[in-house]
Amino acid sequence: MLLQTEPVQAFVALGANLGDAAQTLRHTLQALAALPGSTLGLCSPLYRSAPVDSSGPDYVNAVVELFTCLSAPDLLMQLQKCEHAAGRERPYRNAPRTLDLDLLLYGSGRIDSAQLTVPHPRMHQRAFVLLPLADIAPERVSPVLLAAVQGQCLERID
Ligand code: A4P
Ligand code: MG
Repeated sequence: MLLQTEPVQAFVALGANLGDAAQTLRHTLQALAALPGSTLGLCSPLYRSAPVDSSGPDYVNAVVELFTCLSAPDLLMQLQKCEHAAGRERPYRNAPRTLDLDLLLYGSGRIDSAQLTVPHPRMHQRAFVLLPLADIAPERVSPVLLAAVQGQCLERID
């Protein structure tokens, strides 16, 4: 792992709908703050919503800002380690999960590799991503995008 000299502003989406999801997300904030070469910035409130294209209990979601000297692939690897530590299993696509960490934005960069697409390809369709992102980085979410997801039900829980 090679750390870059200048930190990049990244945004990470957190989601969970198995186990004590809210507690897992709070615990994950500490894990993200402890990533190599990284500092936690702003954290959105937690939100609860019904599964979208998924199943099981309601999800708890949040978005955080991370200033990181990790490259995007190294950051993805660290996020996957956190998912694994939280007991994430992948029995099938969009299965309920103990923890999902998606890299939404990495600076102003666009990435399109086999392992990583940034901006995250489905973030603009989802209120559970856009609303918490707008809470902490309103300049990164256009009013048009917010209007497009306003019909999706989302409850703030803290
Ligand atoms: N990958 C590519 N780009 C990225 C990126 N920007 N961030 C690859 C993270 N991973 C990225 O992900 C599969 C592969 O995507 C990874 O190996 C990585 O190389 P995964 O987490 O194993 O699988 P997944 O969960 O099925 O995919 P993903 O993309 O996380 O699913 P979605 O589309 O985000 O949907 N409803 C509510 N209410 N709240 C939710 O949080 N989440 C989902 C997951 C569905 N419905 C939901 C919620
Ligand atoms: Mg994921």
